[in-house]
Amino acid sequence: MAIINEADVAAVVARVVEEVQVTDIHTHLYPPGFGDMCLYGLDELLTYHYLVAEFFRHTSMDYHAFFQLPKERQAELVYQTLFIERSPLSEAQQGIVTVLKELGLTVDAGKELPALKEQIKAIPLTEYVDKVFAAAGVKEVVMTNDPLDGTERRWWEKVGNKDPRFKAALRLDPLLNDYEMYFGELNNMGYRVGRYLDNVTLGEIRRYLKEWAKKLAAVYMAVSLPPDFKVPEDSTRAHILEGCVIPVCRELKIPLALMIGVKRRVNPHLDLAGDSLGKADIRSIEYLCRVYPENKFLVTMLSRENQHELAVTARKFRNLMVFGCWWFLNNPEIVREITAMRLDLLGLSFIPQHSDARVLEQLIYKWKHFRRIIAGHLTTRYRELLTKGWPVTEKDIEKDVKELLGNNFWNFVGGR
Ligand code: HDL
Ligand code: ZN
Repeated sequence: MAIINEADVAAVVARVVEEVQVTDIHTHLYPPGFGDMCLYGLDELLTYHYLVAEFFRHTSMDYHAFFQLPKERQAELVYQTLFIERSPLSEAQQGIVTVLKELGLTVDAGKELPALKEQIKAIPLTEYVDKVFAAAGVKEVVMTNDPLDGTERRWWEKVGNKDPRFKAALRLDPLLNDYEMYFGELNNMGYRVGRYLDNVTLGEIRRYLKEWAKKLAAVYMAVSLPPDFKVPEDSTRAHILEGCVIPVCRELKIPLALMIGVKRRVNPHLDLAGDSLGKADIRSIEYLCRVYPENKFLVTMLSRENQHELAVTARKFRNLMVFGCWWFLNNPEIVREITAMRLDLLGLSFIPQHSDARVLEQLIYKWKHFRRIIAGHLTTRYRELLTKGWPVTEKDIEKDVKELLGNNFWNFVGGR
């Protein structure tokens, strides 16, 4: 394979990054077979909680009155406010425009919403899923799956996941963060758990984790955690984490994904849009990685202020894999900053991004926007190597990009 010359490196990197089929390691998507849990279309895109939060900044409308409206009407209000009365300049607003362009939709002079919806509705769903995955350059996505959610559990029990593009992750938020509220549901599912974590209860929680991780074919377990997350700690969460989750992950040889720093419902009237963030304590990550060297931890943190120490901590522990620019960090300037820092500190040993998509078409803009940034950083670094006389071939770049956007994940979770 020929060595690239400096003049061509940008074009080669851009092509390789454009063509790589990405593994998207954290989303809230569901396969089309899961009925109305599979969200797509403009009403869902426009009522994404990121846009709802931005909508309410321009209106004194009562929160409750808005959420009582049919989704179609909510979408119209968001569209009118953020896309017609003013230009859509935020990342989430730009994302909608990217989706329209990449799907080849024509936006007439009046930017009429019904005309846009008609163009999407004309495409049959199964064809549409293929079209979106192709437009996004995504090979497969990992879902967020919660068997303690009765609606979702019924889909798993009645239908199951038949689409190999959708991998499962066993989500643990109710179990770890709201055990007192959810242990009754575990009882309903046949697990003999009580309010107090005695040995029988801990054993039954382990049985739940093992049985459902297998039922879902989960590639990892995951939990989001507040800024004040602490382990070790004399708390229900810490006892279940160390007494059940970590041993079962080790036994099943799957990682535990920790998503740390979310402050839930700081404005409870905003529903999903009401969450915020806070700086967390890296010492709990140091403790888990040090005390459980046989376990693997996928970690993302929500506060910009945690990013440097997280990357440095990954230099200390090979069982720690840093991933994504999560949620409020998934904005171009911050993604650019964090990704550059990770490349400088970790080389190619991290997973730079996930989409967190909740609505199918979000895959298109989240990955289009990220590809531009990673291509820029990689171009700079390969050009630097070339100017120092280090030979770089197209094959080298392809191998590196596949490592970042798929192979690091599959190697870390122990293969497909
Ligand atoms: O807890 C999580 O997985 C977060 O990603 C939340 O779902 C959040 O609402 C979100 O969608 N962020 O992008
Ligand atoms: Zn998420």
